[in-house]
Amino acid sequence: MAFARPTMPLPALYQIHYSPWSEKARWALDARCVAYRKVEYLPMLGAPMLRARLGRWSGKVTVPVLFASGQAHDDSLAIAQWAAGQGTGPELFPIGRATELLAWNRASEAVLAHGRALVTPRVAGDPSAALEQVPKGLRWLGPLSAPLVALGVRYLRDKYALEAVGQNERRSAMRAELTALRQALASGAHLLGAFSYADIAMAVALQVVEPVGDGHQRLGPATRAAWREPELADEFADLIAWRDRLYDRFRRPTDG
Ligand SMILES: N[C@@H](CCC(=O)N[C@@H](CS)C(=O)NCC(=O)O)C(=O)O
Repeated sequence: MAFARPTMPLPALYQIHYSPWSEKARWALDARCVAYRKVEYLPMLGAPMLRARLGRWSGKVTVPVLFASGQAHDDSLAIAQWAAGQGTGPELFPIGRATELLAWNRASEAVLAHGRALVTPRVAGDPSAALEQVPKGLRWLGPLSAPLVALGVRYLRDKYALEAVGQNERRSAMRAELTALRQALASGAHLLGAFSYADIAMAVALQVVEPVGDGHQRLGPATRAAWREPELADEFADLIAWRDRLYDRFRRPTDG
């Protein structure tokens, strides 16, 4: 008689499908062919459930969070580091390159944090883009969804101190990081010689400069326009082209 082997539950990735931080985690997991299931997180409304699962009742909680084998990995970098030790695929964290890799991850976080502060008011200021933020399951709210989006924007503004730094200052800080990326790529297509998490972190950071095509990240048309940072997108078109080549070569198309 054959006994069914007890199966381990799949790791659960709490994510926001359009969020670059979630995309960094997904890309790392996918690159290593790790199976997982996605749990879509609703900013603000989803926090109590996530806190309950984390057993964390105070302090900031953010997504992505990966629950795997009884452990919670609560940051995109931590998830990628975990993924690098699973499955098969490219060496995401090459030995001896940790310092450079962490520096690129910091650069990615800086670009994304400044980018979020530029994107959020653009989304909030465009009624079509704001409407596109309402999850399908809440569309029945109709006109009531506008104040909900406004509440969500205020929540993000306060949680991430979006107005603490001026917009031009943010653009300059992004420009400095992107100029360093351009310099590093002058000597080859990969930041550490071969495809690694450094490439993933910086390619995904460019989402707040010019979103990647719909084949990789589906966005509503107004949202897509709001995520584009016109000044920097034109100035760093070469980096956008690099990012698109990397996606074409190393990222499988989205499954929705
Ligand atoms: N350092 C964290 C940052 C993650 C992060 O900023 N997540 C945002 C993505 S927009 C988030 O959770 N937003 C929803 C919320 O704060 O409720 C990581 O890399 O995972």
